[in-house]
Amino acid sequence: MRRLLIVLLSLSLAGLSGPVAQAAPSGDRDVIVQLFEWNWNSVARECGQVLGPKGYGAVQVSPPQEHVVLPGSGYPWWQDYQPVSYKLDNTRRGTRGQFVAMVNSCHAAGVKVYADAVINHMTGGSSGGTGSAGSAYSHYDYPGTYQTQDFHHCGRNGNDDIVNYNDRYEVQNCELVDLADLATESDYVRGRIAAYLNDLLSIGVDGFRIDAAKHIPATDIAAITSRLSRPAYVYQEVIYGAGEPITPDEYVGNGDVLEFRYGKDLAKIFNTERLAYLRTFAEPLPSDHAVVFTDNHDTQRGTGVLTFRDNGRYAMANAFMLAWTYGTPKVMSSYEYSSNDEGPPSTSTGQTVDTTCFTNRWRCEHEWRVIANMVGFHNAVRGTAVTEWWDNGNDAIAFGRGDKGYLILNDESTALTGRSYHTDLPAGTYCDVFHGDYTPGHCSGSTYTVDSSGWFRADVAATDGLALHADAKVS
Ligand code: ARE
Repeated sequence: MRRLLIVLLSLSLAGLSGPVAQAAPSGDRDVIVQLFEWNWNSVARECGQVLGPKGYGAVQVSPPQEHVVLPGSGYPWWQDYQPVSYKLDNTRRGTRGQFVAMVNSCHAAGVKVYADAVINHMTGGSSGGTGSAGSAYSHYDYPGTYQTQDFHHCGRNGNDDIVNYNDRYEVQNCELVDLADLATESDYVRGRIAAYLNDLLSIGVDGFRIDAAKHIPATDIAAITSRLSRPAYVYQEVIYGAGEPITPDEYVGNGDVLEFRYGKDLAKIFNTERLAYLRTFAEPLPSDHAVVFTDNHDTQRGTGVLTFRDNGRYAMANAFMLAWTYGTPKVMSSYEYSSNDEGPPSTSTGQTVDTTCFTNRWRCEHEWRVIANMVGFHNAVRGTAVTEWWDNGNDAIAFGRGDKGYLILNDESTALTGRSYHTDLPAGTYCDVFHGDYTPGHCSGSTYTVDSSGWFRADVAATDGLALHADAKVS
């Protein structure tokens, strides 16, 4: 009993909002990378070869459950967001055995695994078919899992679809783009969803991105997560829509929330304003409940955010995100596409092929030197405040993180030359991780020496930066 009390007390001290939903990832490494559409074997390999060594804390994998298969539409990526059952047996990304092996490999590399949990709905379309693991289904019938009484039939707009996002009832009871909407107020549905999530937890999954959380009342999510078998990190997709009645802050009681305003505001500052405005950069969600990102798989297919197509500027925006104090960063990793629907590199039967970074359409932003090395910066400066801010009133900025790190970003069209910078870093010689990789005692790029009064001199090219931190000190 006493041990139980201690466990419960330490759980509540760890910031748990309910018995089992957990806000803010635990441990020293909190950066998440979204390996969008990667197959299980490739994620397993990446955890050991790159994610662990570079300091990523967790990988967000694409939905692991059985999904629709749409050869007539060219196996679009979004098949995965239409569950047919909660079997993990056979998806475009691999088998249940491969999924289990992936979780084990990632854990061995010190990387947590967060699954994209599609629990708001099942499939769209009226024809039905056979899912990736061989299960037959139609819109409101999933033998052994759900039947018509387990869905909302909202009786609006002729086809039960959501039309008016300003109507809370409609957003949470009608169908998001025709996807059969689960009645999450029902005890049976809650239990079935919890059983799926608990199956993932039994494999070792560490957390969940709750897809389309805005379309599920926050209290229903709480009722589902209260049935989890052990604590799990929960972050919810609640897109802020100006004037909409359902707001992201309604969901912070369940865990963290994806802060969609962040990527748009960051892009606006980089593209049309001044980097000097970043001095007070924050969004309305409390920092310790916000998951922040430059772009994700939906927003990169829209407008108003920075993506891999912005190259150097994209790297700089990610560097800022990883160096700044606001939110838990999530790094995006993409593949190129010629239409928004196009799936990842695949076989002719729609199985995702192994990822080969920088070839065959795989862009692997998370491996770009600046982005990957700034994960190490982020880990090194954890817990420190922003210090020694400097800007030129326009597009050149610099700041420190306590005595642990210092970043310069120059988004001007000309080089920033002849300046010395003042930092709280202890005197010594540091690797510029923007241009070099650090291994103990060695830097593959330029080094900079901070003198005993905290000064160092540096020139920074246009659209470029420089980053020094305590875990990349050469001498
Ligand atoms: C596909 C077809 C549809 C078809 C449907 C069913 O494209 O034409 O009707 O299948 O047959 C993804 C794709 C969809 C795809 C779906 C299912 O993006 O195109 O539909 O998978 O295969 C809202 C939601 C938010 C949601 C976005 C896309 O609030 O939750 O729309 N995002 C998540 C995922 C998506 C995924 C789904 C949900 C569904 O990240 O990748 O869809 O699982 C304002 C509002 C927002 C709203 C936004 C866009 O900003 O404030 O709330 O987001 O507009 O409508």
